Amino acid sequence: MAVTRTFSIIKPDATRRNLTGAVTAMLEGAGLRVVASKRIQMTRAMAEGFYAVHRERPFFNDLVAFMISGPVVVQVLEGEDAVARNRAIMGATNPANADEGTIRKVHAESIEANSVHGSDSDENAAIEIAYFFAQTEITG
Ligand code: RTP
Ligand code: MG
Repeated sequence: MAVTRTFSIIKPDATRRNLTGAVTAMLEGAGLRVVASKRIQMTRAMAEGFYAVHRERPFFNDLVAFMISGPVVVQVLEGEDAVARNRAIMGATNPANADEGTIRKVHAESIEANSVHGSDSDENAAIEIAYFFAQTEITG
């Protein structure tokens, strides 16, 4: 397996509960390295652009409102097969369906306030990383 990168967001439900470190420790424990990280308050335009693929979904407006309800921590994660490795430690979208020991099983509040985002493909990882980070902000 090649060393690749993925994009992660620690969502407002997790930052609000002071879980940035706890979530990051779970990512690191799963073999992922944080090669870029910043805490930001997303604007509505940023969140709508990021989730544009979900624009027609019934949960879109609620999701955008949630994602701007507090600060998030955006991160670039590096590791072997990073996209799949990250999604495995994240767990299922709905915490009720997430495996034991996953971030969402341990920490998520609901299907919406589910603590983390992770890219779903290498292609989307590259797009999402470029959406939030300049190349100069990412180190090895
Ligand atoms: P993500 O993109 O955040 O990593 O999560 P995912 O692939 O597991 O879920 P996705 O289907 O891409 O949905 C994106 C985010 O929208 C919220 N959501 N709410 N109310 C609902 O039924 C519902 N479904 C999804 C979640 O915050 C989800 O992570
Ligand atoms: Mg998704």
